Amino acid sequence: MDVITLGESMVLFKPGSTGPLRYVDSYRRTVGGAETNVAIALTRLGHQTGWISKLGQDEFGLYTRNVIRGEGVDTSSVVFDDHAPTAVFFKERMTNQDPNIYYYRHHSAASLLSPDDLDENYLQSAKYLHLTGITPALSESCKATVDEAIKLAKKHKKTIIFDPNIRLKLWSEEKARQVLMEIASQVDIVLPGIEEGKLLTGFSDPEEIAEVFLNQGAKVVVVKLGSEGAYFATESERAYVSGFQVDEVVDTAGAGDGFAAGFISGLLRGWDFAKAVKFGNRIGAYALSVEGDMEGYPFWRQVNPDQSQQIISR
Ligand code: KDG
Repeated sequence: MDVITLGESMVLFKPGSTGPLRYVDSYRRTVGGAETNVAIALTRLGHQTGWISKLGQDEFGLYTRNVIRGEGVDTSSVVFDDHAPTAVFFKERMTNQDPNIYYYRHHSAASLLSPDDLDENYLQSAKYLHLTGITPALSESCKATVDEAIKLAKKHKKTIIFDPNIRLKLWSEEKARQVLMEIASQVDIVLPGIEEGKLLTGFSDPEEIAEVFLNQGAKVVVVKLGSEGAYFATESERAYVSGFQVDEVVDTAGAGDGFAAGFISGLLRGWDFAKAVKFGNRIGAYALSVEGDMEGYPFWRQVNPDQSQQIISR
């Protein structure tokens, strides 16, 4: 296994029309979840991934598992809970702005994840552990699960990659800052978006933001700058890497997860940081062109420079 991730995925209902949801009468169903977005994108890029989670023993749980498993992610560590439901969320689309999100995830099956759900052998089987700041926001037991996963990954000398993914619908700024800074101080790679970096560190300059995380113990920090690209810093190397322009942005959801997948894919291929960050920017840009969160991620053959020539000339 290359990467194992941990967190909640939900059924996502995309509106059939724009405007307030009270006037929307049809939806298309898909699956969303930051961690499985990353796992799915990595799988399309040719890597082996696994996902640890809990789903309700219900139709939506089976649907969610089937979609994620169908994308090639290992779901053998996903547990079905007999009592708590699978979470769902809705998007509300207004013209010329990112969609509003409505979660129905309180007391969901995934919010019951606990350290007992972690299998040390399973975690040990991957090179990377990918975590996001959404999971500790779900419940105290989810936070304890993240802490335990970090402990086990460190014990087995795995690389831990952390995307703060701040969701202020789930907790307050103060609580998010306190918990996420503490997690960031224990991991190897931190991937904040620029706004998240500001909220967490109080600085607005990407270089100052990165410095805070490096001083806390991270070995690599990448501050994502949207269409401007990203800034990365290690102890010995710092650089801005340009972004990818897209003609039309349909929905930015999933772009940060695409970035994480592209960046991790680059690291797994042994590329240097600048090249891995550039690839992250590229995979993230693919997410912008679709309404769903994970449908836009490309396959390796579409983004492998050698083979894309062949596709064009066919
Ligand atoms: O990064 C995209 C995610 O936000 C989305 O897929 C749903 O995991 C999700 C969340 O908690 O918002």
